[in-house]
Amino acid sequence: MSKSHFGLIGLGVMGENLVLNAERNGFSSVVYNRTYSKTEEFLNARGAGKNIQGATDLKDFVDKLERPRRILMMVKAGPAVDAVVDQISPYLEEGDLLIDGGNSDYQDTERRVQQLESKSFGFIGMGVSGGAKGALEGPSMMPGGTKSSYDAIESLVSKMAAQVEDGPCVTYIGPGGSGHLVKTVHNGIEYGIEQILAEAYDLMKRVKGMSGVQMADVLAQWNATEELSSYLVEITEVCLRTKDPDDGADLVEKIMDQAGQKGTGLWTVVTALQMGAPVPTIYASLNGRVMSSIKQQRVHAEGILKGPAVIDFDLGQPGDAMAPLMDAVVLSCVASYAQGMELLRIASNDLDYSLHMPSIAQIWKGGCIIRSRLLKRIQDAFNSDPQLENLMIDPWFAEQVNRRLPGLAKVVAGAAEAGIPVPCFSSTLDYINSYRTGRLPQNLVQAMRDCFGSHTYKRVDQDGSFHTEWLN
Ligand code: NBP
Repeated sequence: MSKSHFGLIGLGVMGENLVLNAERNGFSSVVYNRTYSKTEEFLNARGAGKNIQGATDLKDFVDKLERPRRILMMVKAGPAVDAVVDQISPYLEEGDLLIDGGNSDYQDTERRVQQLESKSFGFIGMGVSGGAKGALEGPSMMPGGTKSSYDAIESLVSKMAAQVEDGPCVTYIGPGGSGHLVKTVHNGIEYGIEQILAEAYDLMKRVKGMSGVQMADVLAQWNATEELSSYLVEITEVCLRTKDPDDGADLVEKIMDQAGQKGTGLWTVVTALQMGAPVPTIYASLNGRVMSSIKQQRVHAEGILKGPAVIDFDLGQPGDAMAPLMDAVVLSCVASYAQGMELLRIASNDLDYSLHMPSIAQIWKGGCIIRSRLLKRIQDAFNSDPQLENLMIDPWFAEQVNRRLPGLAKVVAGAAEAGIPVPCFSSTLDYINSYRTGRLPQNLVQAMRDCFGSHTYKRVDQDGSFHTEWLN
């Protein structure tokens, strides 16, 4: 058999679909999996009749690839990536290229790029978004590393990626771990939007007593708007409409209220805190998952801590897309994107990544989980001002904020009185109110810090650092 164009390591959900995608696009492939029986199963089922061959071990795998080799690893982030790199390195030759397509920590990728390039191999850290379906039909891909390494895979990834009106949903992101950083922040934004939609669902259900189908009808209206048309709104509508085949009840009501996480949301928040980028909506969504995980404690506390009874308040009319609730959802989604983009801008400066913000918005327009019509507006905003400090001050987004802020405030106030937690909505309201306040009360914080710890303070009316003997 002739040598293959492309190699894939790790036949999990993503790996299987990505190799079928590559093969469909004309790249003959070879696959390797730690447990060989999975390789056999794949070749006998979905891989049957395709230009895909299997390898029993890594030497066999490397031998079956044309040079320079292009190898995509789809294994769990962390030690599994290092294990595969260590196992395959003895068989690689100068110019061969490894791509880590998992959700790796960008700092690990920085280290691996240096480690592999010191041995004259190439290494690309590439975020891949789109789930199983996206991987098969065309994901959004965020590759980072040395530019010459990217050039060697450009023809492959631009064919595999989702295509939108202005090109494939893949571009060279930047050096080192930049591709994985962008994917991490993508996931942070995704956490935000998922929690926002869950909060909207909770209010419609508990305050208005709406059924799954009634809520799905509202989501369908939202999905028809420029502001909310998106993959996540679309699938939320599907989830709300789906019935349990056993008894015809809404299936979501049978699902345990504990959300899992694999690390990217946490890394987004930790990176943001380290770099001084405010991401309160994204943080609230992460914390929402953490709170959800302490189920036993919540159930115990439910009988002890008495909040107000759930009262009815104005969330709008179902026939009118629940207008104030839609305001809350739109602004919280805008805040998630704004916070993610601001984090990327700050990280780009700190890490010297030279991220091109319009291109990042462009490659998120198709294939990925946070794809939405709003991304076209985000792309336009950064095209007109590549140094835009915050999306919310772009004229189109500023108009949205100014028009929808009263609706968001009404929803947060109503939820507070009804005792229903809305962490993303309320964090967004505080975020916007803080961002549009020229003078915050941190002057008093500075006074306290100087009072107890002589930390000094700056004055608004004089230059220099000042200290006062407050307790004399
Ligand atoms: P899974 O975790 O389902 O599977 C990983 C595969 O890697 C398994 O088939 C496993 O083999 C293989 N593997 C090899 Br080869 N060497 C391994 C080692 N040393 N340790 C552990 N496993 C090894 O993968 P997945 O869900 O396709 O995800 C792969 C990566 O893509 C992850 O980083 C994930 O976060 C990321 N990602 C996933 C999605 C998604 O929707 N699932 C989306 C975007 C990104 P085995 O058969 O012997 O266990």
